[in-house]
Order: sequence, then C-alpha cells, then structure tokens
Amino acid sequence: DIAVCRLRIKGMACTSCSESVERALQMINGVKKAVVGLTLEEAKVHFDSSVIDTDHIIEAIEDAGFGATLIS
Ligand code: 9UX
Repeated sequence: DIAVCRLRIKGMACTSCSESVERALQMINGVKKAVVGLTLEEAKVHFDSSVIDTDHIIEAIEDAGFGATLIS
C-alpha cells in the first residue's frame, strides 16, 4: 500500500540542501514521491509500505548529512 509520512528535517540552510534531501529521498527504492520544504523544515514522502518503512527513510536522510524525525 502507498503510505504518506511527514518528517522534520534539520540542518538545511539553502535550496541546494533541500534539493539534496529531495534527491536522496527520490532515490530510495519504494519512494513514489518526495517533496521537501526548506523554510518549513519538512518533507512529505509517499512510499510503498510493503517495500520500506519510515526508519529506512530517516536513515537515508541522515546518510545525506541531515537530521530527520517523524512528525506523522
Ligand atoms: Mo547550501 Mo547546504 O550553500 O549543506 S548546500 S548550505
């Protein structure tokens, strides 16, 4: 099933940062759509819950050098 989560992203200072996070999210197998808001410090991710879970998503953001916590 397709699920949607929202995450608080820490450490983004410019649009290149938010683009990096967006790209990192979009590269994850199982992610269908990812949008990152720089000033909101938020990401909204649509993903296939039979392929990945939110821990995978958080790990990928951390691997890209940013902080992430689940909002919803
Ligand atoms: Mo912008 Mo982000 O110059 O690490 S790419 S601050």
